[in-house]
Amino acid sequence: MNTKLAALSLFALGAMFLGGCGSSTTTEEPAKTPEAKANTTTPGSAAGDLDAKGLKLGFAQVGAESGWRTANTESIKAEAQARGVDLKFADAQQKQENQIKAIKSFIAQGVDVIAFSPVVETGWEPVLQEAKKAGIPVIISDRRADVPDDLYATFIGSDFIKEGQMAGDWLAKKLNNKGNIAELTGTPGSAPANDRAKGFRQALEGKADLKIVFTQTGDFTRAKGKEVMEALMKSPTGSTLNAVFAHNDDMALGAIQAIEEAGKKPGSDIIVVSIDGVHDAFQAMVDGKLNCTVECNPLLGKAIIDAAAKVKKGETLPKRTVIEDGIFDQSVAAKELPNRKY
Ligand code: GZL
Repeated sequence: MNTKLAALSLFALGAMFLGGCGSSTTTEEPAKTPEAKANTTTPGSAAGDLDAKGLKLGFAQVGAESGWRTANTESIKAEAQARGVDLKFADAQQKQENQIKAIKSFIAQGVDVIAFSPVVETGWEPVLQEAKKAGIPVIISDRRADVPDDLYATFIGSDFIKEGQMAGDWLAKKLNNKGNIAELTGTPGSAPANDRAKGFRQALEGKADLKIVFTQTGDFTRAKGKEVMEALMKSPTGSTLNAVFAHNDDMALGAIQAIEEAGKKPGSDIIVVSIDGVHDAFQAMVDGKLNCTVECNPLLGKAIIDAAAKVKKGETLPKRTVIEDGIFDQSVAAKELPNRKY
């Protein structure tokens, strides 16, 4: 499906942004690229609001596992409220069976459009076939689902492989291509975990002295990230670490706590790089405890409601809308912090 997807018309949502969504300096040298832009945009049509008043939208959300997810949920609810959308919202508590139940319930309620962020990549075909049979279009948001193209109208989300590559490239440079890295991975089977791991390893290819010496899931939560890192710091491997790569900021922030409690300095004894770009990550960079975060814009409310309004009118949408992501390190964190929108 991915190759087919690649063949389909891709367009960077950045073209619809009112401004950059955070393209930024990525090095500590004077920036060659334009100054970091505040993340003041939310992806979505620049052509004003499409009429979505009265649209019945069912949204099956992953859960409330991270700062990113909270911001994503708030963005969807705020946009729906502002545009008079009749939003039926379900929080699946990171369980696929709950998301499937919610989608079935939206079908039974006869909503106009269904949108969801698939907690994992597989297992969606049967319920999306039911939505298709009921004539209800489906929008996939944030995470990819591994389903045939005829089962959804469009997929709006970031390029997670690129995010992993950006994190890997930055870390390789920071470590001068030499060091032992611990990886805290996201939810097993989820597109962000699969792709960020893939992109990160692509960035490290050919750099034999950069070694991933530990990898374990922290399920995208701060608590689990801390727990995994606590155990690692007590192990022989823990004393060999030069860096931690966390698939999201929440696990990185948990790991930072564990590193401190083990008597080491996160951000200097052990370099920490993660993905999302949430407010707390910027604060941790200002505090010198996090070194770099790759942005993954969660403010998808406008893009989702625009897409739902168009698909309800019978418009055909591009199969894939890619969200542009920036990267921020300590050299820009203090300047950026006041501008953060999530
Ligand atoms: C990424 C999103 C991921 C975030 C995590 O688009 O699906 O899920 O990186 C969140 O913080 O839990």
